[in-house]
Amino acid sequence: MTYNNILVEAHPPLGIIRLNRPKVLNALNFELLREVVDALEAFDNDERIRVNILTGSDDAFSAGADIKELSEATPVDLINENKFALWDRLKKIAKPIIGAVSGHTLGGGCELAMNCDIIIASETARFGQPEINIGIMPGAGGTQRLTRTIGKFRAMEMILTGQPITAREAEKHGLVNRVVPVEAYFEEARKLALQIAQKAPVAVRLAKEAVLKSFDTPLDEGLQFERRNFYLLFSTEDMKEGMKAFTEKRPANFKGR
Ligand code: CO8
Repeated sequence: MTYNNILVEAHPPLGIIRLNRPKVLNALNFELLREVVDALEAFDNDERIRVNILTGSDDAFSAGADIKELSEATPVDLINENKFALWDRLKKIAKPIIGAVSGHTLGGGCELAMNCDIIIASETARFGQPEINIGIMPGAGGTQRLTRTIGKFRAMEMILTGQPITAREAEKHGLVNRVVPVEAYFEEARKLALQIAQKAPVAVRLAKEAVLKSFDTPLDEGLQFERRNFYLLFSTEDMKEGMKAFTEKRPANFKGR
């Protein structure tokens, strides 16, 4: 596959996707977003890849939707072309996505970061939902995911004022896993991704699915879902290998079966 707006590298067991529109601070046009989703889906189908890293540049993970493109959109275009369905496909990616985030992480860029499963931020990262400044509001999950992550009052302030927060504030409010110097954020994300890549892939996949389920379900239903995934793992070779390796005091050799 060829991509115009992103750089994609398979470094098994890692799949690395870098947003690459430096002149516009990685503004998200629909083609870029489609490429990100296509690349993640391709990695989902590639047995060599176990964990994805999604990153941008030191200056910008992404400054949000491409305002030039978005300004020409009509509601009828958005409905007929169903362009936001890309976000539904993104939500269904099965393998973990580690966000390695630096610089401007705004609007759709912040929403894209919140679609990652773990976020490592550089000290220079700034998170914000500035849509209100251009007469719109978040439209790709910002009002829901930000609110569930940092709470109603903080989310309300960010969304109604458009004022971004620093990486340290984001860390304090639980929007990122950790903050490291700008020279180190990608490497930190890579180390974490490699750590996860060593685990049993089917267990990783079902665990991710169960954690995400908690956003959509009442507790009882979520617990049932978790239990079914847990039971399912007892049918995997990796479960037998993991437990055998533990008793034999050796590292497990997981095969994803
Ligand atoms: N869209 C298009 N171009 C952009 C964007 C953007 N979001 N952000 C920056 N650029 C361009 C600038 O126009 C400029 O281009 P040029 O050199 O040709 O003038 C270049 O990038 C560099 O930007 P600045 O000169 O403005 O750089 P500064 O360092 O002065 O400022 C800021 C950086 C603060 C990030 C500033 O560029 C800014 O405010 N950008 C807009 C941020 C914003 O409002 N984002 C939200 C957009 S709306 C949204 O995300 C809705 C999401 C809906 C779902 C997404 C579907 C795909």
